[in-house]
Amino acid sequence: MNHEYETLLHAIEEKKAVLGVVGLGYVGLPLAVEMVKQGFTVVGIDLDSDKIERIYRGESYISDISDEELASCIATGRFKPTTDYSMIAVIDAISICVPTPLSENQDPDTSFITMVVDQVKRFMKPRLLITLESTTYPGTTEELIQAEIEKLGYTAGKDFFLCFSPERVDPSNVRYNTRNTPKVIGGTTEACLNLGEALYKQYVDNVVPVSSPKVAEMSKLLENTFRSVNIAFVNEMAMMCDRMGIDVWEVIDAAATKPFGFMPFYPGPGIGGHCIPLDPMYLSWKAKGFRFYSKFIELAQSTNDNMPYYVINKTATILNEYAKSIKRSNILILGMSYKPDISDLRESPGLEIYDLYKENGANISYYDPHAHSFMDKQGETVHSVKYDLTQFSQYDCMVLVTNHSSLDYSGIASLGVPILDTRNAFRSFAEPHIYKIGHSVQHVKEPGEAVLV
Ligand code: SAJ
Repeated sequence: MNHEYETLLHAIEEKKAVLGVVGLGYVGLPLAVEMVKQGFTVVGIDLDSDKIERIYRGESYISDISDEELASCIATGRFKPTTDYSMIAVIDAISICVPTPLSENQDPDTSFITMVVDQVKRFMKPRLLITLESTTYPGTTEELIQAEIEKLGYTAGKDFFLCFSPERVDPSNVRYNTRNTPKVIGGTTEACLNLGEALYKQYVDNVVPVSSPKVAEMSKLLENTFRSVNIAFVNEMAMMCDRMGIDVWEVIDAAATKPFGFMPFYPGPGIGGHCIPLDPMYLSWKAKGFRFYSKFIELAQSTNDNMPYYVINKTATILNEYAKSIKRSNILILGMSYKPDISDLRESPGLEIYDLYKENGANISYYDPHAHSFMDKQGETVHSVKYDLTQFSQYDCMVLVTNHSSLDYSGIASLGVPILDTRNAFRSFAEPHIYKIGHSVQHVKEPGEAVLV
């Protein structure tokens, strides 16, 4: 290995290397904090000056990082949050943790990565180690970073170094964090991989080297596409069981007793979050460039995207039991965030369900103890109603979309208001007014009602 390699390796091992993190969100801020904790000087770069000011004030905006943790990082004098990209000039190794959303027509939007690379090029210097962490399609690291930096006359593995290491942050996960979650990493060359491994081993317990950035990029997409496909399959099972009059939740619990060869997933009102709805689309988009059309990914996407419509149709079936229709009914959605006990509304199926009820003429409201407001499709701000069981008893129907642990399930069940439970959260209540997806609505014949023969 050459002088650049040896110098950087030594600086990393001696913790003299100045580290950089671009993007101080739910991935980048915990990463920067872990780096500071391990004794490194860390420059955190983010375009949002409000984030930078809050960090200096020790006000964390990431649930996994406490104010105290942030303040102690600042107190070391080794954490330097800034909006100034020129600080790249003093950085030896930089991790890029910026969003990779979908565009309007569901194609990958890598503009955030490209914008960072343009800034890196402005302040590029020999020996810089660049690691991309943002979830993206196989080939991104080579096409959007290596090719661009090499246009400046640099050679990967010789006078700069390049890796891909997918983020595996699971916000609000109390068991797994940046340090104890195994981290996959692939380098453009052997020297790149060695340096990337040496760096990440400083603050991650288990670093998993693979043979290339593409393998690392693809492994992340497999992880999350695996979830999307399995969630879609169990959603299809739910609709099948509904039609067949079988309780899918009981079926899953029974299957889950198998100690090998089975992994339970659970039906829901659709899928939300910043990963599962998006990551598979990055993979299917790239595969199409190779004339490979992933039927699993497209089918999973359409099955999961169909669930809000299934919820609306089931609501109509339930209201029909009370000689009511969705139109003009007062309906309350319980829980709006995309998964329990967080406020994150990104891609939440509850938002789609809210709009569908509104389009079908319902007087729709929602209650969520964490997600206090959102912007609906018409651009209006919608606020959560206050928690008030007396008020809740006035609704024609309630729909549980997100099973926050703080909800008073017993109090809500005791109101006698018909409930459509999309998470089996009311599993311990057998009252006839509690219905759930994945099980049929037991039609109660009324006196004199026509009997189908
Ligand atoms: N969902 C179901 N049924 C299931 C599991 C999830 O309907 O059986 C729904 C959830 O309600 C949610 C969506 O799917 O709306 C996504 O849920 P998720 O549990 O996958 O949570 P995420 O989106 O926070 O995914 C993250 C991912 N982490 C990273 O990408 C680093 C994912 O890889 C993790 O497996 C997941 O957290 C986790 O296990 O918590």
